[in-house]
Amino acid sequence: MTIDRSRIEEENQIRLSWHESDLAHAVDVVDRSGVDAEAVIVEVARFSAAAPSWAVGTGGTRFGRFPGGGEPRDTFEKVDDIAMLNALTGANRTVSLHVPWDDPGLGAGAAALRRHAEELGIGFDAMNSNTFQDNPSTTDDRTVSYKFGSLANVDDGARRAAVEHNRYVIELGVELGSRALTVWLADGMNHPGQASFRGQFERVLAGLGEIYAHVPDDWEMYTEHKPYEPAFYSSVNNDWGTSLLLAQGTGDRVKCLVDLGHHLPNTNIEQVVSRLAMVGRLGGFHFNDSKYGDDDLTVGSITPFQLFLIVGELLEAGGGQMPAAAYMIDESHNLKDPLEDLIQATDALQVALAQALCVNRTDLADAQRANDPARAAEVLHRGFRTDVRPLVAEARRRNGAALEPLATFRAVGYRAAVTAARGADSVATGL
Ligand code: LRH
Ligand code: MN
Repeated sequence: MTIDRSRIEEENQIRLSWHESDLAHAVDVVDRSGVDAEAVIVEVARFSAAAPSWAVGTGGTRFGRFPGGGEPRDTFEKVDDIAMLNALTGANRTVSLHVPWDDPGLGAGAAALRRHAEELGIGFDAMNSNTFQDNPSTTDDRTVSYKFGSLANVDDGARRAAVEHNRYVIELGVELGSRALTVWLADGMNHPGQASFRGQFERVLAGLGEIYAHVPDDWEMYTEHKPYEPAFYSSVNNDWGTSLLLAQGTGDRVKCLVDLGHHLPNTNIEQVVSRLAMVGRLGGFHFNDSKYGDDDLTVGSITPFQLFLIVGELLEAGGGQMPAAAYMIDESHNLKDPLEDLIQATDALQVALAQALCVNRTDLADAQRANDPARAAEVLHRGFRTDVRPLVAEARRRNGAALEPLATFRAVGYRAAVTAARGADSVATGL
C-alpha cells in the first residue's frame, strides 16, 4: 500500500494560511518568554518515537477484542502502516518488533523485510523477546513451558530455552539493523511461598548474563520493570530499583527501560527518570498512559502534566535536548483505530516536548536557588500552558508530514483502502 504524499501536501495547502498566522503568534509568545521558538521547532522535528509492531492491530482484554477491519496480515503490512503513520507525523521513523509475533525468519526473510522497510524509510528499533507465552516456534522442546517463568524458572530447560530465544532475537535484530534488545519478563509469583525471591532474582541475573554474552558490542540491552500482571503476588523485575540492580549486575551496556504504565499508583515517575539518567542507566521508554494499572492507553490522555514533567527531566539530563535513548510507544488499542491512536500518541509526545522546551530553564534555576516555589511553579506552568500546537505542526511540516495528521489520515481514506485490500476481518498478531 503506497502512500500518496501529494495528498498530504494538498491537505496541508488547505490549512497553510491559518497555520502561518497561528505560528507567527506562537513564535512571538514563546520568544517573549525568553525561549527561542525556532530552537523548539528544530528539537521537536528531531524527535522520533518507535511504533510498536504489536499495536498496529486492535488490542483486547480477557473480556473481549473487537477488530476494526483492514488489520495488517503480516509484518510487511505492519511496516506499510507504520510508514503511513510516519508520513503523517514525521516522528515514527522506526518500528520495534516483537518476536515471534513478528518474525520474518533469518536470511532471506529478514533481508526482504529490511529491504521493504528501507524503501519506506522505516528503520528497526529495539527488538522485543517473548518468554511470557509458550510459542512452539521459540522452543523445539515440547516439554518446556514458561508457565512458571522463563529465566527465573527452577526448571533448567525453561531457562535454557529463554536464553536461546533471546539469542535468536538478537541474531534476527542484527540482520534487520536493530541495535538493542528489550527483555521484559512476566516471571514472578501468584502465591506467597511459591518461590524464593532471592532464588528467582539470582536466576534472572544469571540468565541476563548469558543473554548479554550474545549482545553485539555496538548494541544495548534493556531491562523493563513491571510491578504486576500477569504475576499477581510479585514480579521478579518489579520496580526501577530491581531493574537497576539487574542492569548494573549484568553489564555496562545494559540499561533500564521505563514503561510509564509499569508503576504503582502515585509513583513519582519523573523522579525515577531523573535517578536512572543520573547514574547513566536510562536506556529507553515505553510511552503510554494509564488511570489504574498497565492500561496501555493513549500517551498523554490521562496524565499530560506528568508526561510534561518526565520530558522535562529528560531535557535536564540532556542539557536542554532529548538525550539519546530508545523512545518507543507501547499501547493497546481496544476501541480507537490503531493508527489514529498512534497518531494522537505521537502528537502528545511532540506537544509535551515542545511544552517542556518552552520552560525557561534559567528562570527555573533562579527560582530554585532562591527557594521560591511559587516563582518556580509560574515558570513551569508558563511552559505547560503555552499553546505549542503551531510549533509542533510546523515541525511536522518541515519533516514533510501533516499539519493535522489525524484529519489528514481520515481525508486520504487509508483505513478504507486497506480494509478493501486486506478484508474486514483480517487480524494482526500482537497483544
Ligand atoms: C508488558 C509490556 C512489554 C511488552 C508487552 C507487549 O506489559 O509492556 O513491554 O513486551 O507489554
Ligand atoms: Mn512495555
